[in-house]
Amino acid sequence: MQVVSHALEGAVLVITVDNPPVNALSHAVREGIVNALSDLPSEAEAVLIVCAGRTFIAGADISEFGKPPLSPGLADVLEALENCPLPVVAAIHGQALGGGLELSLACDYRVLDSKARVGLPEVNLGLIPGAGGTQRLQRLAGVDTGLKLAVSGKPISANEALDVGIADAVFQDQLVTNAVAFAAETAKQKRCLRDAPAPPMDTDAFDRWTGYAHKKMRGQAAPLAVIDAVRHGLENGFEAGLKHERALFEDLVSSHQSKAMRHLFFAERLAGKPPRGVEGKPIALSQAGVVGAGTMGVGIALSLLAAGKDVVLFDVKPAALSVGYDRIRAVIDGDLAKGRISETEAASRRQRLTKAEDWSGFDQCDIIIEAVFEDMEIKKTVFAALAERVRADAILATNTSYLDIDELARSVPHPNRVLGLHFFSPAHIMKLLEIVRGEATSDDVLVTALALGKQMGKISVVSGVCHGFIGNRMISAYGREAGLLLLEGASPQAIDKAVTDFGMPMGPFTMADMAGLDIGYSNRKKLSPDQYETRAVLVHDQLVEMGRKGQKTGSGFYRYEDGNRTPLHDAKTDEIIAAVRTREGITPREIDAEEIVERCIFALINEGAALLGEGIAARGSDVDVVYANGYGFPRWRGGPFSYADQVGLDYVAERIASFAERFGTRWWTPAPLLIELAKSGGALATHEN
Ligand code: 3H9
Repeated sequence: MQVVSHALEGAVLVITVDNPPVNALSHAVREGIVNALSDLPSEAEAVLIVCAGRTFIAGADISEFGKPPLSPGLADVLEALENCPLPVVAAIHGQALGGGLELSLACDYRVLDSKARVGLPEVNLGLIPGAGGTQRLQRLAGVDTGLKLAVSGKPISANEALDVGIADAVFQDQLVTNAVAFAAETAKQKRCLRDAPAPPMDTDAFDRWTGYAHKKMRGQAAPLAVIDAVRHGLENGFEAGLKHERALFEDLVSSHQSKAMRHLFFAERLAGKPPRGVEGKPIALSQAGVVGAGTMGVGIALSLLAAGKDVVLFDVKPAALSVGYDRIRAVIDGDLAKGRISETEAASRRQRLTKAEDWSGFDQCDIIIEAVFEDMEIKKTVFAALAERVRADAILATNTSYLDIDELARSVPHPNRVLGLHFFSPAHIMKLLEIVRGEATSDDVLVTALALGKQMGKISVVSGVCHGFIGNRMISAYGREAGLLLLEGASPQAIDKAVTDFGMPMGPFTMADMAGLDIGYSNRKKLSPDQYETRAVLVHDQLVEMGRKGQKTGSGFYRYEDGNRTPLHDAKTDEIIAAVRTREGITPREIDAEEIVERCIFALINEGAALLGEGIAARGSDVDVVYANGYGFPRWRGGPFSYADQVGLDYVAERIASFAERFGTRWWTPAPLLIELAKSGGALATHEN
């Protein structure tokens, strides 16, 4: 297939890039554009670059990074565009991202479809724009816009692009026809940004975006490198800026951070594909039922509405139903007010939502998701009520964080239509969805859930059945070590600081206070003591029994003043911890940050390796996706497995073995898969069952 073609339309040479799915700038595309520009027909007076398919160029081909470079490079393409004797126009629809926007900046004009977006998202891959984006954009749109796009990585709309001068025109429709006319009539001269004067220095913008990088992108090298590149160009001129940008880009491409973030980029897309051996056909879903109108039910209903489904909402308690229904409508109104959805879309969502005072409407549902209280008996009652009323082929999904899907499935006829959908709260905001595949779940039902996840805009990961599935099973190992470290001598502050310095957004004790210590307390009451490490929660239990349930009661591990959420050191907690240690006969010892991080994070990794070995996760990369999207694991570390691979599996295995010697093998038996991969030189993040 020819990825670049060209044809004359009047006096305009139209170069079309057609490299599905996103017109990435692969070698063939780069070569095609350079060739087309090297042989201009004599009749041509202007050149137009357009793209076929759903989008303009979405950037460099990420899969080519780290491989030997093939000539022509992107810089050669941009040089050919700038050196082209004819004015060049880029016609942008869909998205012009990264190298795609950079290519358009080497053109003389840019015209946009009104729904198009442009951006420099390289920071999301641990990179900076490497083809002049930090130099040309500031000359076109000023320092603030140059920094905003490349530091935040967030794209802007066509109208914003017009406002800041990136776009020369925005068309409501008929982009190519309008762009050809624009090229013929308006694009009369070359306007190379390379030759444009440098914009004035903007100290405020530098301060603001440096603050943003430190606060919102803590630990990441790329945003600071963007700032460095923009400043260098401003102070030393275009050519020096370009050279500096390139050097920074080269360093970052081979950095751990960028490799980790690129791993996540592909891992997130892979996670949504059926695991090996699954060959189902998706079932069309148009009508969905949601049982339970609490926080989770509301978020799930909103997600289904956003996916275009008709939703019938039911709750046994009429008052709860009303509150939930009103809450859904309020969120829709809020989304409209904030410009997130159009008036038409808001009206459609309101119209597609029905409040069911009884089970009416459920007989029409293609899928029902129950989001009632996390209790097996209650869920079985709901499933029994559903089984009597819904179609025998309707999919029955349970929103649960821990419960045994197989036991629930066995309680209804046709267990092959049952699966778990573990949404994270708030369900309409959080991206992660664990799709829990029971032993009887059919392939058709599984691929239908994956398709639904995509329609809802979620990042879906398939998990097998076990207590806590992928995410919560692993987090309990992390929490256990944090609790044991506390008992052995580390303070909550020291533990929280060590893991936040590592890159976690919040420490385990701040987190526990926020979630409410009583939640874990009552969950533990349902477990037998041999299912968890009782010593790790002695202080937690003590606090709850004293009424210190966390933020909501003004104290837990920390104290909170006047409803403020800032955790403050509490001498009373120190006393409580000291008393528990004395009672247990423990002499506290000094514990450094390295031990804290290794015990918490390696426990997470070991539990992850165990469940991957058991086949609970289909791929190692799925585990990283769960942690980066549901638990705040720093994206620039790529997830726990990517991190483990980076520090070395033999090192991780060796540390786990030494913890086993010191603390016993009950929790520190190295996972067989970890040992196997450490020996064979394999990797957890790329392991596939
Ligand atoms: C860059 O440009 C560096 C330069 O500054 C300097 C260079 C010297 N490359 O996301 P989707 C694949 S860095 C290769 O599901 P959507 C993707 O893996 C780049 N492949 O679609 C998937 O494959 P599969 C800066 C890519 O509609 C398929 O396309 N640009 C690339 O939900 C569909 O993707 C970016 O960071 C790529 N650049 O979203 C933009 N992009 O079907 C990255 C996508 O096998 N891309 N694929 O799973 C995106 O943000 C989204 O893909 C986009 C479409 C918004 C475009």
